Amino acid sequence: MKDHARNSSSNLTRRDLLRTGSAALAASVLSTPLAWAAASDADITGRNSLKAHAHKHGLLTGFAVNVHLLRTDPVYTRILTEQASILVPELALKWVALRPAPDKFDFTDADTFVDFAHKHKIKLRGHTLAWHESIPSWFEATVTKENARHFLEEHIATVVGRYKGKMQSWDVVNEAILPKDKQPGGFRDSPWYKRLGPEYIDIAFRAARQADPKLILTYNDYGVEYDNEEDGERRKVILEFLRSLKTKGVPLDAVGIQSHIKAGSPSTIGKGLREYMAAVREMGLQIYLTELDVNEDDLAYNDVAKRDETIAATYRDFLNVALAEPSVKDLLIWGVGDSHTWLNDGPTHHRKQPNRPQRSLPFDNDYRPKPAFFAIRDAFDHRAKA
Ligand code: 9MR
Repeated sequence: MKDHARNSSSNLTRRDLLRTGSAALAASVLSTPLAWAAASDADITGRNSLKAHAHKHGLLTGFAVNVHLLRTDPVYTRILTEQASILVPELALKWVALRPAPDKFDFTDADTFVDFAHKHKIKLRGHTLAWHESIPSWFEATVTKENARHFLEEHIATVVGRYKGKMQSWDVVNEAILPKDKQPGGFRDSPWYKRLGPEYIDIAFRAARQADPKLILTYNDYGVEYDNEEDGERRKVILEFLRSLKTKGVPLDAVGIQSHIKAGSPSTIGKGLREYMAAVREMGLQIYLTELDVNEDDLAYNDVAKRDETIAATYRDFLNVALAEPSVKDLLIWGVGDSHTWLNDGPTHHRKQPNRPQRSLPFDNDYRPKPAFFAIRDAFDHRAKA
């Protein structure tokens, strides 16, 4: 922990103070003007929360949720209730979490998530019904060309049906486009595609509409944010794909832009994203920023304060472009505190900074707000002026 992040007269962290449940104590011990890491509880909650600032500018905001933390970490859950008007589970609604066996569903984690959000009157997104990852191990040998349609329709009817009326939106299909797989139409050669061809997408959307007619049905994908050739190609292919869905009358209401962006990227974010969002709007679709975070692996310097400022500037610059688009309705950040970002999962040998955990999220390991928190909040306010 950085020394300046603690009040010199105390060993208490914001995490400790939140545990005590005393906002006044937190404010008195931690409030140090201009020291972001010592922001008091009152500085970031109530009318100063992310959700309050987002609401003033027509947006819902919140985080991807780790259900284990929801059960075990009261500070984490308190931040969710203080800051979020919408939540999405990071894992609990994926096939691997819901389907222990071909003939079984396990809703334990998903129900915990849905009940929590419901209890606190926080809106919900579902993620995700058809994806090439997080598929259970039995899938490969059990799901065939012949029975794939049945599996997909049964899954969607059961899962969407269970939470009917409780979800605001669902990511029905996730990451279906990958031009480098060299399939006609730029489709990813995914397990669903291999078995059903591109029709799996139509099947999934129609099944979701049938299971809960009021849901906002979303197509979610990454790699459309930057003004570079690769993202430009992906934008073009995804727009063609979305148009084809509309032409076929597939029930699609919104497009998710995942927004996994990078600090220190040589590419800029601007024209390409603006034009992409305008084209999506002209198709009559809403836009959700669904998985925002900042990968800081490219930053060559180790100084924490400098990295945090660059990460915050990366959030700000992206959001100033993205939130200027009026059809953007939701902003979901892909996690709460740095200690649980997916960017620190898995092997480290391929990273440029293999021994350096990423500081990608708005709160640090002890749930103190970082410059990124304030940059996101400022970006909501900037929207009004756009
Ligand atoms: O952050 C998620 C991580 O905890 C999971 O292990 C992983 C596999 O289920 O998925 C991560 O979230 C992904 C999201 O579902 C889809 N877009 C990319 C996200 C980061 O990989």
